[in-house]
Amino acid sequence: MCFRQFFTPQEIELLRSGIDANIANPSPRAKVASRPDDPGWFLEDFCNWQENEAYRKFIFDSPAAALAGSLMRSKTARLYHDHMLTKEPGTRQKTPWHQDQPYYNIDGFQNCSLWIPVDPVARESSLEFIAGSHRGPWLMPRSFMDHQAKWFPEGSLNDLPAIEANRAAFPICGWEVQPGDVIAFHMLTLHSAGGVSGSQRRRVFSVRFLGDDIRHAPRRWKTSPEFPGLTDALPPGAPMDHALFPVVWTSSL
Ligand SMILES: O=C(O)CCC(=O)C(=O)O
Repeated sequence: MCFRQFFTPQEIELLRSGIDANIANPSPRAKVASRPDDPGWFLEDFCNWQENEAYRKFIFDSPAAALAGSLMRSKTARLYHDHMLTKEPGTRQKTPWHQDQPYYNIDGFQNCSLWIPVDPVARESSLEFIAGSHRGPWLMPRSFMDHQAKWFPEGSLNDLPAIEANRAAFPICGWEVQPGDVIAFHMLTLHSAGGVSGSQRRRVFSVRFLGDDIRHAPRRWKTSPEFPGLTDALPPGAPMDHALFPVVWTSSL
């Protein structure tokens, strides 16, 4: 779902400053998600809201959590994590089709990611989705560049269908977006994104929220992102009631 001009220019400027500070000083969790011979550069970083003042202010003071809370039809919206995704001009690396939830440590249906660009993004570089795929099933998460099954064991979930080979067979939707616009999606929705051509950067801040029915699902493998030590603090099946995941919005209804 795309909401046009949902955020003010001031909120977008705040995020832009947060992303620029993050790129200048990436955390130990940052990953380069493009190949060394890529003419551009795809940088991701995660879970920086505690150190990055602009991210923190945006998460706590903007209407992002209220939007997620109402889309989830939840009484509360809890922060899950922040995720910065920057593709520099000329980045060839596509983001392959995937669902997010199988990489995570959570079960439950009330969840919402907001993908918030701070640069104009052409349709071919923007996120695209398979409409309705949030109803499941869960599909095999694989590493983006070498397609390894590093999460669920090989064979335990079906692989994704060959979407790119037969795009006309799938209800694909996506939008060209401008700063101020936001794309909201469920963590089981199949999605992908193209590379970036021309001279335009594609800086994006994504913030992920959890609703009332979400429970901790510790994994035997490293989730992406990882929350080191969390399994000692939260038992399996517990609500995500932990300082890492503050409740940032409560419904007034
Ligand atoms: O921005 C991208 O290229 C991919 C984003 C994505 O997969 C996500 O936000 O879950």
